[in-house]
Amino acid sequence: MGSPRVLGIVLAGGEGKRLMPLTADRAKPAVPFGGSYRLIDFVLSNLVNAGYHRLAVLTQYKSHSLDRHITQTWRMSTLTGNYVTPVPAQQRRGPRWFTGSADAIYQSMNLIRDEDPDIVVVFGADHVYRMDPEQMVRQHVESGASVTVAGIRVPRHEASAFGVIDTDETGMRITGFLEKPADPPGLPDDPDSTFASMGNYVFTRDALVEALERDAADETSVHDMGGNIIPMMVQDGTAYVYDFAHNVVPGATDRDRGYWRDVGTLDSYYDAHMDLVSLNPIFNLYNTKWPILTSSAQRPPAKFVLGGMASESMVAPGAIITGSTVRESVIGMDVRIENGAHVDGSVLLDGVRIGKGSVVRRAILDKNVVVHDGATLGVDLQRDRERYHVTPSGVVVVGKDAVVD
Ligand code: ADQ
Repeated sequence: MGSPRVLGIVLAGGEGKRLMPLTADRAKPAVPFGGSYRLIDFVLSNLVNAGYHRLAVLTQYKSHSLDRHITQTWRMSTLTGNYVTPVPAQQRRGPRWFTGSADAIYQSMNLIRDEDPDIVVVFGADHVYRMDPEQMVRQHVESGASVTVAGIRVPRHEASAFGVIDTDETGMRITGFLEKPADPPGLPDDPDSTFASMGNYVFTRDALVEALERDAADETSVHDMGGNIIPMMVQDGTAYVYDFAHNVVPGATDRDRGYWRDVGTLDSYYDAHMDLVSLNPIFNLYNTKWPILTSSAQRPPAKFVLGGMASESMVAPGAIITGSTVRESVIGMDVRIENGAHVDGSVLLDGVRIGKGSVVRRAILDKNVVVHDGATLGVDLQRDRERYHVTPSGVVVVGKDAVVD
């Protein structure tokens, strides 16, 4: 077969409860990341860089800002037949919203019928990584699998948040799949690691349609990709794994090869930001050979005045740092940091204002938060806990539009 015809489906309907307050009024894939991006830009960039230009993004929960971002940023020329389109839950299969991620695809089956692809690539929307999905599709076609699941080694103590994969002795065919087991098994060659599903799947089209129909008829199913569809296809013996460690992306550094983070919690969201800012970043956003794409409103460049400085930091356009010090931080668009302030190890989303002489340490400040002159965050955690969310690792998180005094 020549190049298969590929339809990409991005699952973007997740609620992201554990990222509250950042998901108080936006879907998790729309959560800002890295100063200029939204989480969904990572998966869409990976798919588009691989040449997959027919992409449907299934949305549901608080989808307004996600919808706006996709239509404004990812609009493609309709002349070429290419598209990146948000698909809201439409109640096509009865008066109900999507129950689980498999139901979301089942209810959107018309997309598959209309596009008539050979292969359907179903990827999650909540991860920070670089991946060339074409290499996974190639393996899928060569192996003759019905479904191929992308897998990665993760520390065993984190694996209960993931689907856990067991393979036969060739390491290719999946023989067992446990969705979020309480006590994940270690690997024979490395008991402290587990092989986890990345929530990215490649399906042969007919196999996907057949599995979704079988699942829809099963009243005991919760219609979840990881919980129901993949285990069912594993039982059929036609599910294979694609080892992400084999994926080679142009321009990757020794340090960021194989990087993949599920930013499912505020601590992992924070840590993934810290991975961006060091001299030799653990994840390098400056790789132009496999760019992470986005577009945002035009702004003048960031400006540093009266001795204002930032190091080991990324500062987005439109920000002005006046006579203040920023270290190991990610600063969003239009942020203002005034005289004598110190911002350390923090993530400031667009429009945040930091007043004179304030100190902000190990904090995530959502859009338009105002920190009054002389106020502190991350200095007295006891006090912060009374007013704001403090994560298990001690990161202070302040929700959108809040005023800190
Ligand atoms: P989770 O991420 O916990 O685990 P889920 O909440 O279903 O699973 O989210 C998967 C993707 O689907 C996300 O991008 C989410 O936004 C989206 N989604 C969830 N519900 C949806 C719905 N009703 N409609 C549309 N989209 C929806 C999954 C797998 C695990 C795997 C991890 C990797 O189930 O096996 O290990 O991803 O992070």
